[in-house]
Amino acid sequence: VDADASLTAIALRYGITPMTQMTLYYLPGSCSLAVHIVLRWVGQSFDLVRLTREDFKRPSYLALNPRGLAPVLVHDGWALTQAAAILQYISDLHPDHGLDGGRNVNDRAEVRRWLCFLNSDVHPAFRPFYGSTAYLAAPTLIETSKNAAREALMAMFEQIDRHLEGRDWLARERSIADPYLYTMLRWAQANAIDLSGQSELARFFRRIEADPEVRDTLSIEALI
Ligand SMILES: N[C@@H](CCC(=O)N[C@@H](CS)C(=O)NCC(=O)O)C(=O)O
Repeated sequence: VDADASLTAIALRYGITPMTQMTLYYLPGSCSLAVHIVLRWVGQSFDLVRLTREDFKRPSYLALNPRGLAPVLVHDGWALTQAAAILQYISDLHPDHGLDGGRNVNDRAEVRRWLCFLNSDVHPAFRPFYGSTAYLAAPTLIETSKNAAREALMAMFEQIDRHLEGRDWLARERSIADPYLYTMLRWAQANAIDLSGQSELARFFRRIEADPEVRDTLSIEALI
């Protein structure tokens, strides 16, 4: 799909709610990357709209997500926000893939545990790198806030690294939590968070990057 030329991208610019079957509004490399990967894993057909920061301010986009953030998934005219909810929704539409832990209650809880950890603890800890402490105004204070974020993130990644010992994925099988972890690891690399001693995370990163659907997703988002 040529995302920028798609009908839904044109609809967004003219303030029309698109009625295509399923559309993912994404910002390349952001948390929407996890959603994009899972859509490909389950073989869902979908349209893509690549967002710019200008799009976030458009009334037509704010009608889809009043927070003016990515991702949004529109399905038959219904707009769903929040990456974790979207991941769960896609998995619910494709239960045969078992990407939310399948039928076992404990397996399902494990997937939720890691998804919640990534979405509510790890993801927000990156905010200083994306401007949340700009109000401090002084560059040295902003840098201090980034260093504090680095320390907090390193501790969380160490916890995940220990958990991955003897495992291939966060939960018992591959799940919707794994591409979220992959996305957070990309952010760690981009923001000089030193994970060099964390060999389980490195192994996980290599495994997921070897996945052909992940490579396709990266190439469509122009990240490789
Ligand atoms: N809680 C929301 C957070 C969404 C969010 O923070 N989106 C970021 C990308 S990961 C965004 O759109 N940022 C706007 C920007 O970078 O300008 C979710 O999980 O979906």
